[in-house]
Amino acid sequence: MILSKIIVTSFGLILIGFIYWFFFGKKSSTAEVLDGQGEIKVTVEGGYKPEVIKLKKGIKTTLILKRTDTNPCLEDFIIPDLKIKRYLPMNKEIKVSIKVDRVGIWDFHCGMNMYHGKLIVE
Ligand SMILES: [Cu+2]
Repeated sequence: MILSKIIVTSFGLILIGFIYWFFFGKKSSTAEVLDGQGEIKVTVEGGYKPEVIKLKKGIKTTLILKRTDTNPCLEDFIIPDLKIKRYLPMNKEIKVSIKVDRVGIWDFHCGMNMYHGKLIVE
């Protein structure tokens, strides 16, 4: 009787922990520029970390992209709607300055459109 209560309780706690981790884990992949001009470091490895980047409308932000993944499909960093395309050499920081004057969401992706991320301009 007591043992089954312990099992049920610990299972519940594990489940709560998992749910918390699931949502918290997703949030941690977002970077946000809170004030003024800013720089955001983006690691390119098996995708983009962070994959969601929040920017402020009309404020210049510099993305510092560093590719540490040998996968050649991540060589190109493309934001199609902003007409940005950059070559990312291995282990080198490449700066991409962005200033968007409109609120909206802009997708970015790799050369073959397999890895994705987005810029949210608020
Ligand atoms: Cu690709």
